Amino acid sequence: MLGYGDEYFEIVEINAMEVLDSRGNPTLMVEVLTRGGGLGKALVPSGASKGAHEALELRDGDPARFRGKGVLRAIENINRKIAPAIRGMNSSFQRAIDLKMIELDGTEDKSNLGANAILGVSLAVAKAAADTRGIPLYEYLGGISARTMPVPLMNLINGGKHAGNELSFQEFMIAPVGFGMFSDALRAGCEIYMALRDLLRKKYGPSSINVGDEGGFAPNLRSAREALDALIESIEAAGMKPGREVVLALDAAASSFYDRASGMYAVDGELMDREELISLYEDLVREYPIFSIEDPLQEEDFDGFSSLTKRLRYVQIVGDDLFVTNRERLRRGAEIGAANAILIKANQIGTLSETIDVISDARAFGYRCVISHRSGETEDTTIADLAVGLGAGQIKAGAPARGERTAKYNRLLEIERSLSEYDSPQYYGARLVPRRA
Ligand code: 2PG
Ligand code: MG
Repeated sequence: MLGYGDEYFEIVEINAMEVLDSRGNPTLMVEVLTRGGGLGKALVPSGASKGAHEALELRDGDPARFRGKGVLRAIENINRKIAPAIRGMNSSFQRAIDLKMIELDGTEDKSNLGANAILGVSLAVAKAAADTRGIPLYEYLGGISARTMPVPLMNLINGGKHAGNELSFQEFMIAPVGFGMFSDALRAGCEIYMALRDLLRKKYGPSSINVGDEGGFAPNLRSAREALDALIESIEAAGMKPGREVVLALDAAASSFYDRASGMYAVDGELMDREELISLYEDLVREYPIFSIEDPLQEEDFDGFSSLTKRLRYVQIVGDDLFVTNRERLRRGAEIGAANAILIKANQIGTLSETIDVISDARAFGYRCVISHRSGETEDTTIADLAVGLGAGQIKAGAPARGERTAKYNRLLEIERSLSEYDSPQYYGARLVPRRA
């Protein structure tokens, strides 16, 4: 771009419009332009199995448009309130801009302006500053030491709220850890995905290869074990070793099958209390090479998370709905050893600065970080740059299918290639190889 003088970074224009996400719901696209000609564009994702404590996604509620899901009010908030306040600011002062929006909003959960409005601007500002400087976003965020490529947690079988089948657990994932490079790991994941398609079609018929919200298959299986068996078989069919080269991960999203009134979990047609559910996880971890379980219990059960984390000592326990990318909730969990990893979704909290803060807190607490997409996604690839730029080590971006999922993987391939021009990038896989008692 033009140079490094402050004036080049000045925000001169902010545009927002309503576009579509991968489920056909409206969402925001925000563009930020700097005086130096830098352009930042961000599209905001949206969840289906949302945590109760997430920042608020502002929807119009007008049934005449998109069944009430329009985002015109959020756009209005950008045009009328946010844009006048941050126009003229230096786009590289990310923290000052994010703070200004937090102040303007004035609520805990960003319900005044909408976390979707705020996040769209926050991300577009960072991208505009990076573009003004003429460097990619991952380098803008992480400097030249951002060289570690994340392990993709690829969601090959969809259940729960992401699929029209009976599986209670939401995500059955593979993590290709035993590879030297991200691109090889990704290729392995694709080959397993293809082997799984063959296997499902043969065993359960053609309708079993229909896909769910995140591009994984949504077969009508009856139990978690059936899904895990299918993953193991397809890893082997693809010529790889389960437990060595490729390990498994679950996102139970347990709040979605928990009944508050009775305190019971309905898992694959069986009612279980917390103890029984924890024992089920212990059994599954013994039977299968599962290295990570996300949201194994419902989102309010910090104590349950703490005892489960102790009992499943060698397993990565990830808090998603539990922590909702929120520093306070993470601190509360860390104090009692609830989980040992956190899922990072910028739209759960609403600004890039707060996302970075929660990641640095997590590091200080010895928690691992997994950068994540949402089930409602777009072609925006910011999370790929976040994963590399912030050195997260793991990324959850769905199956290697459907454009909004492959966009993230393709961006990571592009980043790995750019990094390789100087020196070989690191692949985080070796750091995740499971430790066993
Ligand atoms: C999750 C996410 C993404 P959603 O639970 O981890 O996979 O789903 O975006 O629907 O909350
Ligand atoms: Mg989750």
